[in-house]
Amino acid sequence: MFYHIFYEWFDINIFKYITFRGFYALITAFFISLIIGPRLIKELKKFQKKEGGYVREYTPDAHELKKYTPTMGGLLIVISVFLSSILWCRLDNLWVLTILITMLLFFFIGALDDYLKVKYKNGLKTKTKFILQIIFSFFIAIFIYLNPFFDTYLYFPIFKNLTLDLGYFYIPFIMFMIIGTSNAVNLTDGLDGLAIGPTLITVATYIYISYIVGNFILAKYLFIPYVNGVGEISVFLMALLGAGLGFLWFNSFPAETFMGDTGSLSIGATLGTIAVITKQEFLLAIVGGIFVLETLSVILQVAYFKITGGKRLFKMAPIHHHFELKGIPEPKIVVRVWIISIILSIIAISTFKIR
Ligand code: 57M
Repeated sequence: MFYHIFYEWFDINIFKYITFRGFYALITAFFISLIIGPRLIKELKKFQKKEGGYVREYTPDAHELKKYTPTMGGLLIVISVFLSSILWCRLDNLWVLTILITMLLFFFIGALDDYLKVKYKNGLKTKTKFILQIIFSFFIAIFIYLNPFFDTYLYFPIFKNLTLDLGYFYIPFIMFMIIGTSNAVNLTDGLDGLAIGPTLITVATYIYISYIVGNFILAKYLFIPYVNGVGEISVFLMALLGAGLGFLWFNSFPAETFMGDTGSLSIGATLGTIAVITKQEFLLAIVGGIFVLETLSVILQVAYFKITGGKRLFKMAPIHHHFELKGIPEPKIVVRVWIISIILSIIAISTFKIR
């Protein structure tokens, strides 16, 4: 909004710049979440206490203590991101609109699920949740596909001349990216700060990526595909970084709130969509390697259990529970995951130079 008011109407040049608006989008979102956080958490706590608390069965013992920690803290992230983005992003940018719609749609699934879980002890049925994810991601995929600046070529890291034209198959591929990432972030979200840490690192990495991909000169220089208008996504991502830092303020150990599916599904879907829009889908598997590993640990655990007729590969999956049951303190597991995530981000960024 500020772009349209201050630059387009009053010709104040500084509001033209993505970098300037990005920095203030971050600061705005951060302070919004710090300001509304305590009140929101209080309300969520009241609601959850009234309904008797929520903790899944068979959780490692330490988690019983978390029974009254309010979930749906993702609301804090979504509200802060939306307010800040509306203020600082260009609202005539189709990519920004796509991302805001994605976040909102998956927020709806997650919030409904969390609400039902707290209120009636049972969330949405897995099948219903999946059908909603398919319908919404299909809608988003079509929206992206029809964007005049979107091409159907798949680009690979490192190999600068390797491309694959997916044509219409790009639509199911986008759906896979959105649904896969939202569920992977959801699976990861099982310890204080565990999901938001790698999320922040992934977001920071994609700020850099979207800025380059949206800049004709830089993209050409690095031999990566240029996508018109994508630079504006970095302003949105700065807002998400600020909101995520604000959320971490409350979610750091011992957490005062969990993001819930409200946060994990909306953030995951947003990250998946951004990887598609920036034409850097494979990099997401590297930067977001933690989400991939957590998901893989579940797949391997289930497969191993079936093949061996009841034996377990890990003490418990997703893998963070395995480390917990081995006696490693929760904050240590979480901080180590952040460290791995930072290293993965560096590896991902390095592929821009190796090509
Ligand atoms: C979300 N939710 C957390 C919180 C958070 C197929 C199977 C692997 C599915 C998987 C599953 O259901 N995953 C989805 C996991 C839960 O957190 C809530 O959920 C939101 C995210 N959706 O925001 O609202 C609990 O996690 C803890 N937590 C924190 N701090 C945080 O910041 O401590 C969360 C956020 C919270 C809190 O205790 O209540 C969760 O873990 O339930 N299932 C599993 O993850 C289960 N694994 C399992 O059954 N493994 C089997 C097989 C099927 C692979 C095996 O190993 O043999 C585990 N989850 C639980 N108990 N609760 C294992 C046992």
